[in-house]
Amino acid sequence: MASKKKAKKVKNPVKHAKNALKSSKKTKYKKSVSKAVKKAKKQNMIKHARPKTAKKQSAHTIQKKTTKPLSASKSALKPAAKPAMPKSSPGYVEETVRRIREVEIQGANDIAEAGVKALKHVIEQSSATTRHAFLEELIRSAEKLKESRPTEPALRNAVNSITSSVENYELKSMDNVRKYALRQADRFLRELAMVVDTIANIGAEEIRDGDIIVTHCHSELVVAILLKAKEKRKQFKVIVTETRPLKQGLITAKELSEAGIDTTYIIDSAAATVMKQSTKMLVGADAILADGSIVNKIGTYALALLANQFQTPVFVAAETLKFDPITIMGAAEPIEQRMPEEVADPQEMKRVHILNPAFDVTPAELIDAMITEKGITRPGLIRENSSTVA
Ligand code: RUB
Repeated sequence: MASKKKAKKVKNPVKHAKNALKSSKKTKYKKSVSKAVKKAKKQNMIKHARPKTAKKQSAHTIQKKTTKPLSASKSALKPAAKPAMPKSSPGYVEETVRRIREVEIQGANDIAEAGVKALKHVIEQSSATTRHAFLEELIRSAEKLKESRPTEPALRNAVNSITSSVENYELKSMDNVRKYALRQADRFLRELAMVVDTIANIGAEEIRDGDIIVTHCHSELVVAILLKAKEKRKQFKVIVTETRPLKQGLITAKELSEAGIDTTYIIDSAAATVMKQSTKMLVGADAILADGSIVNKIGTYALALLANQFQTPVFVAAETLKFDPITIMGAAEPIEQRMPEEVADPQEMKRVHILNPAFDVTPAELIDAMITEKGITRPGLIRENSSTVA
């Protein structure tokens, strides 16, 4: 039986998911990361952290490793309360970029939200006296934010939507421009929250009594759907993969179990064993590509292949903000390559190449349905629509 407190939380699943995410990131997830970090420090891993050059991939580019290893992050070394965000706008933007880069803020939705909040801060703090200077300041900050993680079209689309709306705004008075920019940022944040809620409602309808659902990594949308299904008194179980190397599966397992959902946590390599009995696979996405394929946490592709092998339907929950327009013109989605230290100690395997791609591409053929704020769609429809646009 769920406690009264838990039952109350479930009534507002999106809020609950956000709160639970925040608290889980602050506490257990951070603690587990910091434990790993302490161990790594003991073994002298951090001291010898050393970047390697990424090899080229044919179909989808591998991004140059720009990110610091999580294990070397200062904040990960300190499980204590996060420092407050800096007041100055450059400091606020820098800190947001750091938190995104070091996966303290994770999941495409939260990353996009954090990007727009940082821009909002820039708008509020700007001392620019001309429209031109204001716009330059905004665009400079937007560019920094967009570089924080390469495989995040939602972040790019989000901050671009703010800068371009200001660019296209006719009025010249600084006061009006600033007010308009603020309204755009607030409108964006409101709409993003509504989209999560809409997807939760649409997705929850797809959950049936008796379902055994496999999920991977941590997706705010997936959690919102499952919490909504629970609220609707659906009887189902969820199997959460650990999601090496950073174990974001822990966040998902924590959020679901705290809401009273029957949750099982497995290591990634147990996936084939559990997929046999599962009735659905449900994951989020970082990018929706023009050919209907999706990009999500590394391992999603392998899980989708398994699901197809066992005829388990594959559902992807993603809002249309994640569509990457560069892919309409045939450009490949960049795949973030993170530091080897997140996987193993390079010093212990000097002649071994350690590859640590953060995401992979699941082809459209393996996806049965995409749950978006506009309803359920098939990847094939995305392909048809995007070829019309191109
Ligand atoms: C998170 C991840 C999530 C998507 C979708 O990876 O792959 O499945 O971002 O999340 P990371 P959401 O932890 O590296 O950011 O539904 O919250 O947008």
